[in-house]
Amino acid sequence: MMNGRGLVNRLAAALLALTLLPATAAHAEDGYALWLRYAPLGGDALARLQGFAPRVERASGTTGGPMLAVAEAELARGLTSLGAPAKTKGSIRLDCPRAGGDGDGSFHIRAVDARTLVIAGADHRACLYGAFALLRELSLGRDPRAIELDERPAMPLRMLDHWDNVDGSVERGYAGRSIFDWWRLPDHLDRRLIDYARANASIGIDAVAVNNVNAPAIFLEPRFIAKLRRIADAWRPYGIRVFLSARFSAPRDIGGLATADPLDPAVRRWWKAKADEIYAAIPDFGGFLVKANSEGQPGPQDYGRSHADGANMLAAALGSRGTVIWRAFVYSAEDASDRAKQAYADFVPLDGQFADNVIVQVKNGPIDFQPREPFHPIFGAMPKTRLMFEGQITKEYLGFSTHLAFLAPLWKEALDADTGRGGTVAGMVRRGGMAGVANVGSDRNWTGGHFDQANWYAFGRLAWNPSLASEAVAREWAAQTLGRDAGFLDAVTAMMLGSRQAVVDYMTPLGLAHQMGTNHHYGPAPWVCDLARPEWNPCYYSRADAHGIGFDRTASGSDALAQYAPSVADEWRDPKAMDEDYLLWFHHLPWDWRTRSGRSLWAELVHRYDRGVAAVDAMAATWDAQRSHVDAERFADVAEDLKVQQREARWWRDASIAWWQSLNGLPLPAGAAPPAHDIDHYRALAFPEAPGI
Ligand code: BDP
Repeated sequence: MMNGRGLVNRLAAALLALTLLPATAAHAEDGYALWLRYAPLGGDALARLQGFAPRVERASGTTGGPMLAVAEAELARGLTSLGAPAKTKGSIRLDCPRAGGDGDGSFHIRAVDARTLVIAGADHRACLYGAFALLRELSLGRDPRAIELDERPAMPLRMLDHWDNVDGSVERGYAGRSIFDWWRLPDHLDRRLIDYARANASIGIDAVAVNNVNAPAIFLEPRFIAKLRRIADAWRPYGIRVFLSARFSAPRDIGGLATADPLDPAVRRWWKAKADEIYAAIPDFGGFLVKANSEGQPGPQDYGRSHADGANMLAAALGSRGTVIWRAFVYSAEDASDRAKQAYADFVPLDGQFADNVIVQVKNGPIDFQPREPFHPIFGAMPKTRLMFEGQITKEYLGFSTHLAFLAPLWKEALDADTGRGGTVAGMVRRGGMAGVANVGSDRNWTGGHFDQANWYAFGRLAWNPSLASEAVAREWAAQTLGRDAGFLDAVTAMMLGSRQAVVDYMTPLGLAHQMGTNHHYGPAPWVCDLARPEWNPCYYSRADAHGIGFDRTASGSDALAQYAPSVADEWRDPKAMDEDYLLWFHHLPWDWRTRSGRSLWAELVHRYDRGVAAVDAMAATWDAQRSHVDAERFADVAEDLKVQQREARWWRDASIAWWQSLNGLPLPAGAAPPAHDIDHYRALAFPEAPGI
């Protein structure tokens, strides 16, 4: 017997299926559906789902609400799409008594009898996350009645930071224009923003900063608060709180004050009134994200105050209602010391001074989202401060959205690192969170490249549970997004797992960093050495000359090594014994220095460039063999991108080798192909249309 609610569920599912049909037909497989395709199951998995044949019901004591409705609609949509029959036998029971989503979203899923699977947790957020988790398991072909999950998020804030501008451009965005149409808001809310929230909820993202950290104060104007309110209202049922990047000088820029000094009473009053105004419109506003005294942005140091003075002033304005996320990405024009040391030097002395509702957001490495960096030494060094890990999902430094590079291994390298100060990096952010610079735009497939979706997905999954293995994340993404064939998944997962190392090898092997073109950051430019600030130049990082290459960060050089715990510094102190992936990050060595392979440093460098190029060729061949497993549209898109990547990997390799050779005058190691062009050719290339600036 079907109760009234069961009938409603089935009708809703049928309606949903109908409304989805035309869209599905028109946009066969263009990537818009992301990992939420719920492609029909087949074989045993389908038989098991049909045998279970669940309807969705509420436990007594669980009442409805907007967030629960999202969970219910998702289950209806997913089950239907996966192939669950209309005539139901079993049930999925939602047992989440408290309405709203104030809890942390912990949930468990288990069978209570042969016909009933329960998703349970404290409040509606638990059922929201539980619903998506259950559908993921089903999509992966698991036996519904054997599913048992007990999950809690590893950290409170799992956040995406948009570097989106008022005019619709996106700083370092490679997936088209911004998804936020500020001009038409608040009257018109693009449907896409709902789909965006849904995708984020499916991986546990619970916060989004909507605007660029290089923020104009305009976002704090009343008319923008009204726009933000429309977004916040739309995202609330998906468990997402909005944050705003706030310009520190706003009291001067738009407040009519003569100063933005954080200790000035009028400034403090201005921010408090601004916060009150925002909370009146958006009662669950997340708070402010602030880039201060960094790359020309205003900040408390303009008034002789510290980062803590600035952050705490904003924290007082928000009070218990919200959080200030204060970025530690700082380096100063006046500071002649190693750029890699500056954030630590500025922030570590402030440990213990930040208010409870301040989180300091630290990039994964000490310079700037490079293909490989050691973990940031601030992790572990500020035990009294809530810290957040900032990763870059958009691939500013890893080939934009064209190169295939799966970033879970990059983030895991930092998250899993033992700080030597009582835990891993992941452990150090458990009271804060993880923020990823979003790679989402208005491209039909959201992220520019289809495989870039995997980085968005992986970031969310790792923020929920940083101990997940990269391989597991790659595989579950590919199975949901592309296809379930086991051989296909083996091949694609292996390709994804090796892809980031390939980029490291053809761009910046052996611990090199920051060798990209000026401003646009597209392609190689190791020769650049004439920019106004020393640390903007690639030559500052390579320190290459006729005799050797690499940045000495040991005691004989900048001694950045001393910022790490002794046990960690010991790992990297001896170039003979260390992991050579970080070799030239920490050491300046002569070209004829012997690496562990027995090759000279020069020969090893060339070997690694070649290894990177070969890895991309292998990726292209792997993909080419998958034609029968992927729809024609996405297959062709990826194949085209891989061709570009093959060409650009060679470009990186050739231009870099040509440049180093012009310095060291050494012949190429035996068997290595000469660069396709001479160095002047590479130096003359210009890219005025490169996106993302
Ligand atoms: C750099 C980007 C720049 C950002 C900056 C930041 O090139 O566009 O504004 O990071 O994180 O890597 O603030």
